[in-house]
Parts: sequence; structure tokens; C-alpha cells
Amino acid sequence: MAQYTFEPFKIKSVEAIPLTTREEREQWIADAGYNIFRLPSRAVTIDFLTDSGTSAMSDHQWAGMLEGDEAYAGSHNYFHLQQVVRDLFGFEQFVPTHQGRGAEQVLFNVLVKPGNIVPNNTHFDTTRANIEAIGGVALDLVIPEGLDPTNRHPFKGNMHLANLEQTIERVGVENIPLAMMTITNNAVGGQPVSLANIRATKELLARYKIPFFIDACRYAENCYFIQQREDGYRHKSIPEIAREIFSYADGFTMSAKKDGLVNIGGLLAARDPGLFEKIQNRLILTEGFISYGGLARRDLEAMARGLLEATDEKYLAYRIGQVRYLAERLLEMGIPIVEPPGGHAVFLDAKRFLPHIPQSQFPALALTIALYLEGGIRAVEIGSVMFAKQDPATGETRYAALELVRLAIPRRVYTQSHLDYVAEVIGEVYRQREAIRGVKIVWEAPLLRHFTAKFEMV
Ligand code: P61
Repeated sequence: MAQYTFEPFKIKSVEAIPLTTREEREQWIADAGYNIFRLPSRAVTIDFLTDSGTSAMSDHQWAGMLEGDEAYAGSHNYFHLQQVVRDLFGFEQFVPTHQGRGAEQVLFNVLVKPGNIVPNNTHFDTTRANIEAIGGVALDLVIPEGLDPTNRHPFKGNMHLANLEQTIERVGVENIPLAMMTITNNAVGGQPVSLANIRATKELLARYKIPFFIDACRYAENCYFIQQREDGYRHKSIPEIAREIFSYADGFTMSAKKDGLVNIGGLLAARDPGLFEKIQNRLILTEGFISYGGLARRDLEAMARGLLEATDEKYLAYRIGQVRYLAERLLEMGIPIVEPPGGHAVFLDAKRFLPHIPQSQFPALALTIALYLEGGIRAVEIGSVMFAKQDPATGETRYAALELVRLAIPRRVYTQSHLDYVAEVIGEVYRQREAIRGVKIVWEAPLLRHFTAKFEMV
């Protein structure tokens, strides 16, 4: 049976897990309008809602928190973070932000104008929403393999280079203020991007003088996949691979809540001095002064230390191995998932899991609700609740390409026996899948509706 490299840490502090009855869960989820974002955490046994901001920090990070130098300007924790950003990413100019979308908001407000196009391998919902909020167009250009849950391409997150070039030719360079690359590619399953693809994307954009920005949330996990899967990188260290990736970037945004191993924090870096000046001005207006960007200085220290810990190969082998372990347990039971599994999560393929539920009844959300009812597992829908769009011309709904349920595994939080429990619960839901019903929306907000929408069972 599948096994993974055992947890390369021991547990110094513990947090009790809520154990609930089925009757209690039925009540909780109905009270939440069948939206798992509305569940209080005390109703949740295994919380796979997100790997973002949910990591366990190390004793070294906690010790760093006590060394917070809460000076408004020029705190020594800021200078430590600056050193780490320089060493890991090779960037001299950066600002901290409160989280990833803080960086996105600042960057897009200084670069993007209404009507502009911003290509990406695949935008995550916050980058998309922040571009659309300014009147820009967020364009997804992932390779077709990325949209096929059964295709075992090793780098399913890659950019479709021919489509990128065609897009530039079609809309004109003057309408593309930047292009982005999300590593790993979260929305298609936490799938990695190869270094060859990053390099080729940079070369293509450089020919058109379009700035290339990386969405770097899970860059360390992406580096590990490159080391394991890409020719020529087997003997390179994670920091060496990272430095090569970022050498091709004109800037990056990062939610440090993922591979920064912190509960809050983000980064925004840019090489162009003129652009960086605008970034600093916007940051001061909306996030905070340039040496803290909306964070306490102790948070900067935790981030500096976490960024380094996440590049430890033993940690990454365990981390990626844990995700693969859960995936293999599910595959043994014939459960349809996105293959191969990505870096931070296992994605259930709801279209194949629940073929009797049409996209108009949100199969991935229906599955999410079933997992909660069966075992108190909170997963997240990454499908049409999150991504469906109304066609402005025809008024027709364009459903998401994929209907996925993401089991995002927080870093350093759950053990192998927790994963065994999760596999058993999903196995039980799979056996009873024909009884699962679809859902309909009864209330929704105009932007990022999945956070707050309310539903009813069909
Ligand atoms: C997540 F349900 N991701 O995956 P911030 N880029 C990328 C992300 O994955 C990302 C951000 C930028 C989350 C948190 C999350 O509707 C949701 O620090 C590739 O969250 O601002 C975040 O970073 C933004 C979950 C975000 C959601 C939005 O779970």
C-alpha cells in the first residue's frame, strides 16, 4: 500500500479537532446556506478548505515572532526579509503586502487600464477579480492537457505559447501591460510549470517587450516538481532552481500564506525602477508604509524564516509525498481525481464522480456538501460556482471548463492517519454517489460570489 516519507517534525503543541455527529452536521450545513465558507471551524473535523494561511509554523518561526521590532519604518525584520528575497528570488526591489491580493491590487492599479488584456497560464480567482475590477480582461492560456483531468502530462500547468503569441498579435502589444505565470497552476489542479516553459514564455514576451510577472504562491512546490521531473535539474538544489525561475521574471506577486509557511503575508517585487516607484506610492496609499506593507513586523520575521524553511528538500519530499499518498489511496478505490496529483491538493473530478448532476446544478458543490455531511471534511468547490460567467451578449451562462472539488492540504498540520480517515470518508461517499443531489443558488454577491452565496438542494 502507498506510503509517504514520514513527517519530518515532531509535535510540540496540539490543537483539538472537533468531532461531530451527522445530525449536528446536517444542522450546521443547512444553517450555513449549504456554503462551506459560512461554516464555523468548530463544525469542521478535517479542514481542507485551503492550504493558504493554514500552515503550522515552526518553533524557529515562533521564536522569530518574539523578535518583532515594531518600528514603523526600517524595522530589522524588514531588512532580514529583504536579505531572504534577494537570496531566494534575486530581487533587489520588493515590498511586503498583507497577502497575495494586496500585491495584486497594488500592481494592477498601477499597470492595468480599462480594456487591457492580462494573459496568464490560469488566473486564480483573486487575480482575475482584481483585473476585472479595473475593467481589464483576464485571459487563461493553459495548454490543453491542463484541462484534461486524465492526461498525465508532467507539467500540466504550462502556458500555451502559440496561443500567447496569437493573442499578442491579435490584440496588440499596446493592450497588454503585463503577462503572468502562476506557479504552481492552482486553478487547474496545483499543476507545475516546467522551467523550459517559463524560459520560453519569457523569451516570447521579451520579443514584444511585455513585462513578465510570476504569481509565486507555490513556487517552492513547483521547484520540487522541476527537480523531480525535468531533464537537467535532478542535481540542482531548490534555491538554485528558484533563482533560475525568477531570473526570467520582471516581477512577482506572492501570497506568502502558501510557500511562505505563514498565516498572513505577501510580497510584490519589480525590477523596473519607474514601476517600482509607482508601486511604493500605491502601497503607501492602500496597504501601509514600504517597510511593513500592512503587516506587523513580527509577521515579516515569520515570513523571512518560513520562506527559507519551505525550500528544504526533506520538507518538500514529505509535503508532495503526502498529497501523492492521498491521491493514490483514492485511485486504489477507483475514485476519479485529477491526475497526476498537484503540489498542494488532491482534486476530485466531480463531472466523473457525479455524472448524473448537470453543470447547471453545480456537481462540485454538491460533492463538497456530501463530504461534509459524511465525515465533517471541508473541501472547496473549484468549478462553476467560482468561475461560471454570464455571456454579456447573449445572457447565456458559460460554465467552468472543470468541475473540481479541491482537498487542499495545510502544510505540516495533518498526519498520515488523518489522510487515511479522509480516504475512508470519500470512499463511502463514492459508494453512495447515486443518491447525491444537485444544488441551486438562492442568493449571490456580484463579485467572488462563492464566498458568500447561499444554496438549496435541488
Ligand atoms: C487558495 F477560495 N489562494 O488557493 P491571498 N494566487 C494564487 C492563489 O492560489 C491565491 C492568491 C493568488 C487561495 C486562498 C483563496 O476564493 C478564494 O493571499 C495562485 O489569498 O490573497 C490564493 O492570495 C491570492 C481561497 C483565495 C479561495 C480566494 O485557497
